[in-house]
Amino acid sequence: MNIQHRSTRPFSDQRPGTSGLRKKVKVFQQPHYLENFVQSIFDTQTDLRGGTLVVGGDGRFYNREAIQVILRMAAANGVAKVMVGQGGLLSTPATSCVIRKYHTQGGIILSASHNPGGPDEDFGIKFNVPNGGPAPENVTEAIYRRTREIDSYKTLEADDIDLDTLGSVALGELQVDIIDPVDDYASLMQALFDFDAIHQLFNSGLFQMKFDAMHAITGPYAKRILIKMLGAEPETVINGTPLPDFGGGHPDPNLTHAHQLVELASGPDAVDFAAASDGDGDRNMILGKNFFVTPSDSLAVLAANAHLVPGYRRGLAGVARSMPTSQAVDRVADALGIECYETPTGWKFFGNLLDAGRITLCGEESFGTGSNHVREKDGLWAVLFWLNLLAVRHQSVATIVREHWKRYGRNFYTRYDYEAVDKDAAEGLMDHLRSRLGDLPGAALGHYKVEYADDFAYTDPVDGSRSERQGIRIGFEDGSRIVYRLSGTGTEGATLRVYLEAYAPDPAKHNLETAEVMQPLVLIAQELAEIEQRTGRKEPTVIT
Ligand code: VG1
Ligand code: CO
Repeated sequence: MNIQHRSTRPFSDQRPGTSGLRKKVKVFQQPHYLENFVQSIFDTQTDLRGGTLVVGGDGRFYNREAIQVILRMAAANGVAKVMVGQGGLLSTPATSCVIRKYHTQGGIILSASHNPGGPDEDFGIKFNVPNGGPAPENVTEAIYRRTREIDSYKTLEADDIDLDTLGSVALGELQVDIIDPVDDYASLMQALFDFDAIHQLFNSGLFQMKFDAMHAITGPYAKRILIKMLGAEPETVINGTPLPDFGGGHPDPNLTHAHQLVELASGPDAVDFAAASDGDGDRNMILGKNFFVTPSDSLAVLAANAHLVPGYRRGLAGVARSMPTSQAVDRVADALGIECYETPTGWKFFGNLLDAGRITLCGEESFGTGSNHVREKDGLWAVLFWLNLLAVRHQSVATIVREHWKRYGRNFYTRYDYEAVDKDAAEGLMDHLRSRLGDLPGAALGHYKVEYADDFAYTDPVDGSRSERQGIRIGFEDGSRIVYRLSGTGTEGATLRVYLEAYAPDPAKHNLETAEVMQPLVLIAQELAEIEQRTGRKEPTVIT
């Protein structure tokens, strides 16, 4: 088998976003496009030569083809061993788990997460570093710089290998291990949670659950862990077979896209507990009987109850949330006397804090929750955490959350997304907001008085690295906030995200409808940013 040096030319659009490089499949299918990015990883991550790499994806269209390309290039670039999930499948958190467990030199994850899949939809690629987490900005920048100057890549002339049979095969000098994608992850979960208590809960006959895998990666994980190991009924897992186009849907676990699950958790016959995960298995949505838990509240509840779970019995070192995530967890940290860090959006910003032992739990408003057990957010982990709490507290999801609000106050929360808006219009809107930051403090907007207004910047407390322009924050005197950001994961135009939070300490207000409570803030947010004038959008595309 022969190593080939193929000449190529740089593409100008390979700067990774919030979570790797995401583009339409058609973009990835251009000659040399994937190869250029992969070679840029090998050129900059020199420990991979002679080292071990983990490779897997969420099973979406082009997953298998991309893996074959990566394997041939790994062989030509002197990687000693690649561990691939059987069928090319590995969830994002499971990839992180495998990288850490086997002390590999990193991993490549093929996914566009919650974005739809199929020949006309999205694909993505992301490099994770040896701690198991998404590459920090200095690494993604180095890879990006390399993509701008690349003139050749190395590959092996070889046939495709069989990705479906467990075991070890050789590809030139490279050893390819096809591993079970679920085993290592399932053992880790067993080490963290009280599986006996959860098993009893399922066995009690008094508890009904549905898990929606949305035809994405978590199907095999949920079937193994919930049904086989924990004894849940086989019907518990719905949409449990990964499909290349996710059955035509958005594998995005929110009230809009997981409507089938929402129906199962609504009405008089609702199940007690329902949950969903996204394309690559790192997100989660938690529902009780006729009850939606906002991701920000979920993080706060997990933090407040962590001592009830075996893996966190010794308490939390600290917690962190992304800037737009509600401040609910801040109040828990205060009560526990631990630090709460506010980081820019994207899981890569939690990595240093986790590695340094400064935090144990962290989360994002975008349906992401996780801990120091891996270096990615972890959908099924959050579901098992909730199951463990339900099993030991013997209370419903709604009761647990309501009791939480009673103690800490309620942070009403909503996010408005304006998808695929004109890029220049979106950037103009952000610039306009930036230009107004100086006049806002002290101003009255409706009933709200502005306490501070800034463009969020973050200095990593561990390595001192600085990240600027991470979103406009407007904080009001009563603790409410409006946040504006442009998405870094979209593949079409720009997506404007508007995050709104209203704090209600008074229990008399806890039963109000979110939409009603948020309405005044929505109007202020729309007006302040001139959303309709600048984008032509009266209404958002998605409200979560
Ligand atoms: C979105 C979310 C962010 C999350 C990121 C990756 O990014 O807002 O919180 O970390 O997706 O999640 P953006 O830049 O579009 O707002 V995943 O499940 O796609 O890895
Ligand atoms: Co995801």
